[in-house]
Amino acid sequence: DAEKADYRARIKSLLVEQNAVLVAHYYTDPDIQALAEETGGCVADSLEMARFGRDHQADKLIVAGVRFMGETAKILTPEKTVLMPTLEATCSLDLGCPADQFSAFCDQHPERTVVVYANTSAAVKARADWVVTSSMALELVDHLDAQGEKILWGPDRHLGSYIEKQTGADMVMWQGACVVHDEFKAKALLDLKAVYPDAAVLVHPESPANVVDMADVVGSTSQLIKASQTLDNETFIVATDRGIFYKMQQLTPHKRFLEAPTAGNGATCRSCAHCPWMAMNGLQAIENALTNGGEQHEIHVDPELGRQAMIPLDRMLAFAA
Ligand code: CIZ
Ligand code: SF4
Repeated sequence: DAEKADYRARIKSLLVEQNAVLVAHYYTDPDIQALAEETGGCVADSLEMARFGRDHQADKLIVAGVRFMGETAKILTPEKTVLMPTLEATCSLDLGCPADQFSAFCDQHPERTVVVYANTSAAVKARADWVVTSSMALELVDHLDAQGEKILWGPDRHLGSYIEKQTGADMVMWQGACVVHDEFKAKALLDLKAVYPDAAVLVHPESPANVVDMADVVGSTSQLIKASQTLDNETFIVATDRGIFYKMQQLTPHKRFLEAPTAGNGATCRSCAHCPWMAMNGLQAIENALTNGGEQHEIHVDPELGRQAMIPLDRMLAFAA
């Protein structure tokens, strides 16, 4: 509508004036993803967002996603200004893994290699040997296991259990979960699958094990998008944040994408297939970040902590290259 068109136009000229670029996650609002594409920014998973932000020549990054994504961008390029539509956008995995407690857990297992998911604070990353995203976690743990290393994994227990099962690695796990993926229900998925027997089931491994067990493809957001293009099925049932439908539908407009069910037996869920923190990103907030910047929007990471956290992040980017 007209109001959105106004925001889009203003944001476009502000991006140019400030030599800024918009870096958006697949789970953000379709308006934001479309604007990132139109303006030469990127729409991606957290790994590709990190790489894009690091390599882009812009002075300023507007990171539309959740806090750890903005922090990662700042750690990788401390010389850039990193703004977010809102600094309130956190993640249940980050919230559920306070650095002091996680560090104490690591101290209890000094012989283990510490592998943490990107969905963590700078302080947790600084305590880790490796940072991973869901698109390369399995390969990295497989690689470490082959070298005889024992793993301490955090914070997502479902992703950790999935990797443990796939690789046979020796893992101890922090017990975190994603409020969005944790809500997918196997029983209701079975019922939906009965209605659409030809549908392929795509599942993000932050989902519970009994949902992952029903998947035709288990993978990160970018891997699930690829599967939606390469599989011949006309219909897909997708167990991840529904923000991903924008990209899937764009790539294969003739296919049908259905949300995996989040609440069996009429129970209510906290976050039905959409992350409440991703949902805080909007066009107005982006315009505000570009206009006002400063306290409300700028990401700061303690420089020493940033230098420590950069080590496992660089390892991640090099391993994934
Ligand atoms: O659930 C998330 O926050 C994901 C999938 C992040 C990512 O790796 O893109
Ligand atoms: Fe965190 Fe889950 Fe939201 Fe991703 S979808 S940012 S893992 S709460």
